[in-house]
Amino acid sequence: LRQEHLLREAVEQQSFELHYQPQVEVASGRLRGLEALVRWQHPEQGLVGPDAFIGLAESRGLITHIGRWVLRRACRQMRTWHDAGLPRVPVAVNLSAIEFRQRDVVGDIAQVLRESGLAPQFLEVEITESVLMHDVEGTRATLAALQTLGVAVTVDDFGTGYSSLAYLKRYPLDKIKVDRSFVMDTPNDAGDVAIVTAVVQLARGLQLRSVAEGVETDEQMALLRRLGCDLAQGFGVSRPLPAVQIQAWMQSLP
Ligand code: G
Ligand code: G
Ligand code: NA
Ligand code: MN
Repeated sequence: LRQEHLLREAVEQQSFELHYQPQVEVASGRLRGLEALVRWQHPEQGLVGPDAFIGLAESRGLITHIGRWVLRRACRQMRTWHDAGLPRVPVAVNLSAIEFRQRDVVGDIAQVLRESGLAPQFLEVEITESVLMHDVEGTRATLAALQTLGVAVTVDDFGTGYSSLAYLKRYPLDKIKVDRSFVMDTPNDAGDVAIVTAVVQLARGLQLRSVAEGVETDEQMALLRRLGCDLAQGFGVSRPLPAVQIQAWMQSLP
C-alpha cells in the first residue's frame, strides 16, 4: 500500500529516469539503435528497476501515465541527440499489454512524435508475444496503424510466452528479439544454441530481423555472427546507461 502511494507520487512528480542500452549490428559492430529502459527514483530505495514496479503500475492504473512519460522522454532525448550530431539511430520503447490495448494508442504515439519533432522511423516499440495472442483483429489493426505511421515493432522476450508461430506470419512486425535466457548459456549449452539458431532462421524466413539480447561474451557474439543474427544487445556491448553516459559512449564511437 505504501509502495502504491509512493508510485502515485512518483507519477505526479515524474520521478523516473530512462537508461539506454545500445543495439549493434552483429556483422559490423555498428550502432543501430538504443532501447530505453525505465527506472524509478524511489525516495527510500534509490533507483528501482521496472521488474519491481511495472506490475504494480499495471494493476493500479498507473502504467499508461508512466508509459506516456517514457515515450515523451525517449522521443525528446533522441531528437536532442540527433540535433547534436549524434548517430541518427532509432530509440525503442517497451509497451506493456495494457498500453498497447489503450484506445487510440497509435494516435497518442503520433502526437508525442509530432510534439517532439522526432520522425516516426526513429521510434520503435517493443511488445511481448503475449500481446499477439489476444484480440487478433484489434491487434492487427493497431500493428497495421503503427506500420502506416512508420513505427517499427519488435516482439520482445521471444520464446518465453505461449509461442504460436502462426501469429508471426499474420501480423506486420519488424524484429524478433530472442530472450536473454536462451542466449545466456550459449555457446556451451547445445539446447540453447539450437533454440537461438531456430529463432534466427525463423526470423530470416519470415523476413524479420533477429535481435539477440543479453549478449555478454565474445564467444556469444561469434556464435551470433556465424548464425547470421542481425542485431545484438547486452552487457558485452554496454550496460543500460543514463542519458549522459550513453551520450559519452556514443561520442566515443569511431
Ligand atoms: O531495465 P531492465 O533490464 O531491468 O528491464 C526489465 C524489464 O522491464 C524488461 O523486460 C523491459 O522490457 C521492461 N521495461 C523496461 N522499461 C520499460 C518501460 O518503459 N515500460 C514497460 N512497460 N516495460 C519496461
Ligand atoms: O527484455 P527486457 O526488455 O526486459 O530486457 C532488458 C533487461 O535485460 C534489462 O533489465 C537489462 O538490464 C537486462 N540486460 C540487458 N543486457 C543484459 C545482459 O547482457 N545480461 C543480463 N544479465 N541482463 C541484461
Ligand atoms: Na524490451
Ligand atoms: Mn526482452
